[in-house]
Parts: sequence; structure tokens; C-alpha cells
Amino acid sequence: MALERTLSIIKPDAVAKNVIGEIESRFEKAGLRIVAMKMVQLSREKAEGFYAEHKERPFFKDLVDFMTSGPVVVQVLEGENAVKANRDLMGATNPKEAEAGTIRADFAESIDANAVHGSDSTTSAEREVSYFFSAEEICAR
Ligand code: RTP
Ligand code: MG
Repeated sequence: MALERTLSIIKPDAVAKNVIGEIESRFEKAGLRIVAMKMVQLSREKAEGFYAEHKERPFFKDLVDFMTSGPVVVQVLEGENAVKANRDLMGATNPKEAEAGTIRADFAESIDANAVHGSDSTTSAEREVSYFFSAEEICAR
């Protein structure tokens, strides 16, 4: 088993629904520790850079519009196999396809407003963690 870090974002729809605590609680109950955290309003530039891998996709503008539509909560989660553990807790991208009991099944409305982001690999996680947090902002145990 590998101790990993992953980047998680509680997206504007979930912040607006006032379920930040319920989502953080799922991470904690699954044994993931929050080792860095902040609430921010993303600029278009910051959101575009974050999702740069999707910039040629037809949904890119909608994605950036959505991610800048209100504040988000960004956190670094640490734990055994944290990348996959977080993706399992999140459920499928489209909440209609997400397994019962996952965050997206319980809190997301649509493929656009889908409550949470999570890094999809350890390589993405490294890039994404450093995109939002400096080394001093991450509180290691
Ligand atoms: P995320 O990056 O936000 O954690 O989501 P994900 O890995 O599950 O999905 P990804 O393929 O990385 O897509 C990023 C976000 O773009 C929106 N999307 N829309 N209309 C579409 O076909 C479509 N596909 C993706 C979703 O909001 C997704 O979370
Ligand atoms: Mg993704």
C-alpha cells in the first residue's frame, strides 16, 4: 500500500448547496486526512490552466464557466492509495451513472454540476497539488 496525496475540489454547486462539511466528512470517514485546504473564487485564467488537458474539448467553455460561477473549496487529501480512494468516493463523472452512496450520486445534478473534482492519477495529483498549494501550505503529519 502506498501513502499518496491527491487534489480534491468541492465545486461551486456543492458549495452553494451548503454541503461542504458533509463532503469533507466522507473523506475523513474513509480514512483520508485533509493536509491542506482553502476556499477560493477561481479566475478564468486559473480554471483554464487547471483543466488545460481539456482545452480542445467541446465542453471546455462550459466547464470553465461553471468552475468560475462561485467559490470552490480546494483540499489535499492524504492516505493509502488516496488517488483511487477519492475517485471511488466521488463516483462516475456523470451523476446518473454514479454508484449509489457516492458523492456525485448523492449531491450532483448533472455532468457539468458534478459536485467534486479529484486527481485521476498520481502524476496529475502532483501537478494539481502544486498548482494550488506551496510546500509551506501543506501540513504533513
Ligand atoms: P474532474 O476532472 O472534474 O474530477 O472530472 P472527471 O475526471 O470525472 O472528468 P473529466 O473527463 O476530467 O472531465 C472534467 C469535467 O468536465 C465535464 N465534462 N463534461 N459534456 C461532457 O461530455 C463532459 N465530459 C466531461 C465534467 O464536469 C467533468 O467533471
Ligand atoms: Mg478529470
